Amino acid sequence: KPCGHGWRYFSGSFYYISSVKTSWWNSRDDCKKKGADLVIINSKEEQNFLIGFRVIMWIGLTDSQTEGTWKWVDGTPLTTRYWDDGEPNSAVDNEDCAELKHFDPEKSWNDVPCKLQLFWICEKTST
Ligand code: 2F8
Ligand code: CA
Repeated sequence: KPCGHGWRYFSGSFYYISSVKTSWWNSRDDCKKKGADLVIINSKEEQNFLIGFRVIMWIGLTDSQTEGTWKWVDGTPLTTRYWDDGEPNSAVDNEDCAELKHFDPEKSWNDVPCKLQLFWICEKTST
């Protein structure tokens, strides 16, 4: 079922990649305005699909509610995890939001400050 201009279909969901950069929270607001939310990565196949864009992007993963407890934007805990080696490390300045940073599917995510300006990707289910 089609989802309008700019959306890509993959395995039961539609995905929208931004063409501008903003903070994690603004990204999330934009997705919600589109009837979607920041992407939740549930499988290796989905991870590979996202890597294929070759874009460093916000994903729907944060520990802003409880430091050290990473949750998807729908409240579910992580099942699949593809952190880069040594991440998440909360390196500087409260790194509470996750980016897809490296295009190695297994070692890809990094935690960074939520105010960083990045591209983002929204997901909505096709049903
Ligand atoms: O070495 C990993 C480390 O690299 C940067 O900090 C120096 C990242 N920070 C930003 O991209 C803002 C850290 O998140 C990352 O852990
Ligand atoms: Ca980090």
